[in-house]
Amino acid sequence: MKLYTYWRSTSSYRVRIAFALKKLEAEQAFVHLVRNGGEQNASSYRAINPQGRVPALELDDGSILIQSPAILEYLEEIYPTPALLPSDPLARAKVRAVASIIGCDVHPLHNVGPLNHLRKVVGRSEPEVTAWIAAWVGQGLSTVEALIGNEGFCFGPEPTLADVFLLPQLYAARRFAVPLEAYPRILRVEKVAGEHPAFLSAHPANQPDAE
Ligand SMILES: N[C@@H](CCC(=O)N[C@@H](CS)C(=O)NCC(=O)O)C(=O)O
Repeated sequence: MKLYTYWRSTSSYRVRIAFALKKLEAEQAFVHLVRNGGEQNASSYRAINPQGRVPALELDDGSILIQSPAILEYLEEIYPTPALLPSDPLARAKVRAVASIIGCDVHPLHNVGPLNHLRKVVGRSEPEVTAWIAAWVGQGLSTVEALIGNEGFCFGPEPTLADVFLLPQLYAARRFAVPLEAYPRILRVEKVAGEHPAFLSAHPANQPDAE
């Protein structure tokens, strides 16, 4: 498999965590989202992902998967051990709810495109953009804080897709200096994951293309 990735991309980071947890190997192809106007916009990359975003996963038969939730669900189905979704449907829905808050409701609001639109088209200043990020990330994290458990990872001793989405979101929150002290459960999960080899190896700072 070949993973098209960028070190600081939180969506790529999700997929890297799942690869590490499931002990899967992938060749990495680095797509620099800033250099040269963004390598994701090159026609050669658009041929791989017409949306011009990372991650994309090329399978050994040449098929291309895009969108981290779809890639993660695919990995879960094809490589079910260790499971990142609980077997109980109710517990599974709770894990997916946390993942969806981050993937659907928070991350799209501080993604590169919308932020540049706020700056360049709507004409908002950098402090206004920063306040926008803090508002939406804070709202999402306070909901996650109310939903997760009191011990270990989000939902107990083993990591699930909730953690796979949460840790990259926390990385982004810290990058944008969003205050986190109001979220003790989330900070506990961050600490637990910070000691787990799979989460460490997937961290942006530990990628070959990190700057
Ligand atoms: N929902 C998508 C989001 C993918 C996405 O937006 N990736 C960002 C990096 S985290 C990207 O490639 N942005 C480039 C751009 O917007 O030009 C997923 O989860 O895969």
